[in-house]
Amino acid sequence: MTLRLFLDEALTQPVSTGDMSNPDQDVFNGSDGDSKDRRLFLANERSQIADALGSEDNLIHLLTPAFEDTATITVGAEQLRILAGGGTSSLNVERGINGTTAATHESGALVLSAFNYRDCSVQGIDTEGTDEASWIRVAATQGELDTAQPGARLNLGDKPYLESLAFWRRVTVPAGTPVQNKTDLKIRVSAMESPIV
Ligand SMILES: [Ca+2]
Repeated sequence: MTLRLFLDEALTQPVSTGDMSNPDQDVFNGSDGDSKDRRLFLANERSQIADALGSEDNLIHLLTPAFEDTATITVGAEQLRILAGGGTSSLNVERGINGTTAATHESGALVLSAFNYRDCSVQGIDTEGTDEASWIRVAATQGELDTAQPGARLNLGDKPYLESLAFWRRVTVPAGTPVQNKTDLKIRVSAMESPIV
């Protein structure tokens, strides 16, 4: 899965997926009970090319680290396979795969994971201890958070690779919640992945 959640509509701040390096986080008043809303964005994992790329270059420098080894990525109309360097800013790649043509690309060109997604959905989950997934509601609009079922899954539909989807999440802390640093509440993203053609 190379879908990511982002904190911003410009899709520059990916939410980390387990290492807490850039979590979707908030501070709550646990004594009185508190809730916080945030709009989140779902999009293909992405970066930009840091240096102009010739059609025969097999080393790509990215502005920000992204992607995993063996992943298929796309720059413009070209598709490339990552051979090594996944998770870093320097990727060894196979050029022009899946019937596409190796081309030159300008510095700053957008790099995306090369997949379309069907039946995207998001759901709050709890990965540890007492199940507090009901603290999380998700909805298409902020207004609909009021009537969203706690812990329920939200269907977002299909997402072509160039597009993004947005939704809202509300985390509600019950009154009387002790001081703690909770890291067990997460948003799970599900979708059917298919290569772009
Ligand atoms: Ca828990």
